[in-house]
Amino acid sequence: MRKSGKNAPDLSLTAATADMQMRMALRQMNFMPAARDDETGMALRRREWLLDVMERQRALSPYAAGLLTADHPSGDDFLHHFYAPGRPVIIKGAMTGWPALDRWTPDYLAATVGEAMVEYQGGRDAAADYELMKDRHKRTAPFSRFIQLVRDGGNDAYITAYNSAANAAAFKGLEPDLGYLDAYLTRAHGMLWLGGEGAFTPLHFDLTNNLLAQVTGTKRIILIPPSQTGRLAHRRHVFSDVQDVTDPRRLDAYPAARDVLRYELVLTPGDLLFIPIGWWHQVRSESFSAMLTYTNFRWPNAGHENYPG
Ligand SMILES: O=C(O)CCC(=O)C(=O)O
Repeated sequence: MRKSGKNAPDLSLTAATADMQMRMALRQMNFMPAARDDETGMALRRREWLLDVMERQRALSPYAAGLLTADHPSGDDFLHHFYAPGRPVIIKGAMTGWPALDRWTPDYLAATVGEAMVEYQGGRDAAADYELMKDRHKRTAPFSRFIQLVRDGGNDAYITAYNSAANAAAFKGLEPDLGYLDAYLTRAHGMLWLGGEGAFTPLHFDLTNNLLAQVTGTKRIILIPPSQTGRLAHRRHVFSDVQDVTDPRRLDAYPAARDVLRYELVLTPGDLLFIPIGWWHQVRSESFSAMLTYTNFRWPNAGHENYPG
């Protein structure tokens, strides 16, 4: 399905995706959080009801409810159709010509960054809460050693956005390989995520709007709207205790997450993904992967200042 015209950006949505999303949304009708007799319990149930009727309404139209792909929309189109409404979108064609898209193999990165010391998240295999307890997992190593750790895959070592301030000097030599996304962002380079096949970021939401820019390899991403929060055992900071909505064992432990409304996509080199503030997401690298994330939008990007907890 495509929608275009004088006032609409060039957007596309596959029918299969739309069908799946409609079915997921309609299943919501069966969900009600466990009944509690007190006033707070009733207020929560009413809030869940409101969120569910809003999703059911959106599900009437695949254009309204689907995950759209846009071909390099202008800044104004992005603002009006996605940024301001808080709607995710996959953007194609905005990174055309970036040298990094051809260059950033493990060998090239190893040759360019060399023996510079880098900070990364390590020891992740030994702890399920490695994202919540980020500080405990900070490690340093020469970049050549880090690349050895990740080139054959695994989730134990990963350079994340959390390490980007510490790694600014080490990665300076990679900057000429990058372009700018002036339609959507101010001029600053993004935060690097670098890891092997199987690197996994568990289900969480961010306290800013985020733009993901895939450079090398592919990532499988699941997006879940904020309306689904009641199903996701949101107990700790910005994390869901479910961790992975594709893992049957986690779903056995958290059955309310089985029917959650979700969107699944694979991000490929040259793709951007806009993830609005408050949208749940989990991310799995399907290969060696290099990706940048940006929060420096041309428009206000606030929220974290008054987040409760
Ligand atoms: O790519 C990843 O592993 C996670 C990215 C992410 O969750 C984010 O940028 O908020």
